[in-house]
Amino acid sequence: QKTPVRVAVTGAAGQIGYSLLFRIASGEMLGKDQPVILQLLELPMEKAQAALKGVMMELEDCAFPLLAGMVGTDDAEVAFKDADIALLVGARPRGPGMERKDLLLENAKIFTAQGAALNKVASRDVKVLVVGNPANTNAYIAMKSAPDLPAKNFTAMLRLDHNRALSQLANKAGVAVGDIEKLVVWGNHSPTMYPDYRFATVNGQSLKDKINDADWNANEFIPKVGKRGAAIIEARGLSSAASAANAAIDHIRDWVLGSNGKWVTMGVPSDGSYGIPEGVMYGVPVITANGEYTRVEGLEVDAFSRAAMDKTLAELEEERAGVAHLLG
Ligand code: NAX
Repeated sequence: QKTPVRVAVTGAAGQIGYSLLFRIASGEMLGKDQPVILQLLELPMEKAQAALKGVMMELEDCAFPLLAGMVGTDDAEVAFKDADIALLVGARPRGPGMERKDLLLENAKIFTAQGAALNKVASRDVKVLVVGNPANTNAYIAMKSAPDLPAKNFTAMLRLDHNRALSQLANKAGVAVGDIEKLVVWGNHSPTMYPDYRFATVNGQSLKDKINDADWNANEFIPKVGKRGAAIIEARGLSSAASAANAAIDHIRDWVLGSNGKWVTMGVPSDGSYGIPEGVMYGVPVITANGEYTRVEGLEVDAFSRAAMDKTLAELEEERAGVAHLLG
């Protein structure tokens, strides 16, 4: 049997955690032959710890053959000890009357501490995915707080946006979602993101040939993908959870096991390409193989795309400026 992989998950007793942990333990993320050890972090409050205990009891009751061990804790250094993968899901939600800026700062505290804990105790190859919002900036903060770990190991989740866009395109074009390739979602995980299907193909043919509708693109498709999270809250009374967990599984599975030449979207620290300043945690198209991602380079940026990419960049730069004083 393979050596177990240590998977740390924060916010493990939350909504997304409840959809995520069982799929990780059943082998859907790392493969049906890969044992895992779950290292679960929750807030120290009694209620959170009790809820975590309940989730762990249910995990036990599934008798997953691949679940080789489990730890529940309120200490980040215990949760991240030797972690090979860290899914940072837990974050401070926006409370009533809380300003965006306060939310940013509250989360900055969490991700500074968690970045430092990863820096201290995680595997030197740890792959980090930040799901907790504001995901890109939280990932940036964790990366900056972990100077001994490679910056490329820190990523933010844009995959839910990517998957949402895929389904909208498949519906519009009347094609199978699995046949669409080469979609990109640029920028921040926020309504400013830019889903871009200029390069997309369906069974090798340009998708633009099937959907040649600039008005639909600008006034329906882009806003619909951007506001999908709000639409889910409106319909369900709760934010996206199962689809977010599914996207986290897709992100890590492709990063670890490879995307087989397909483009996927990951929020990664910019290398300066596409006019995005170095270090900004920005959604870009990547291909993954052998546990590494490689940016898709050299795509043309037309005027419409430049404006959309700069708009989401401006928001990220503003968020970054808002936490700069905390990062030294
Ligand atoms: P929940 O509020 O259901 O669960 C969050 C859990 O995290 C709670 O159990 C809480 O006790 C715990 N927690 C909070 N701070 C913590 C800390 N410092 N250390 C450890 N645990 C902590 O939220 P849920 O619906 O699970 O969403 C989690 C996060 O994902 C939110 O920030 C949410 O905004 C974000 N999302 C991100 C998405 C993305 O695509 N990047 C999409 C889905 C989701 O909205």
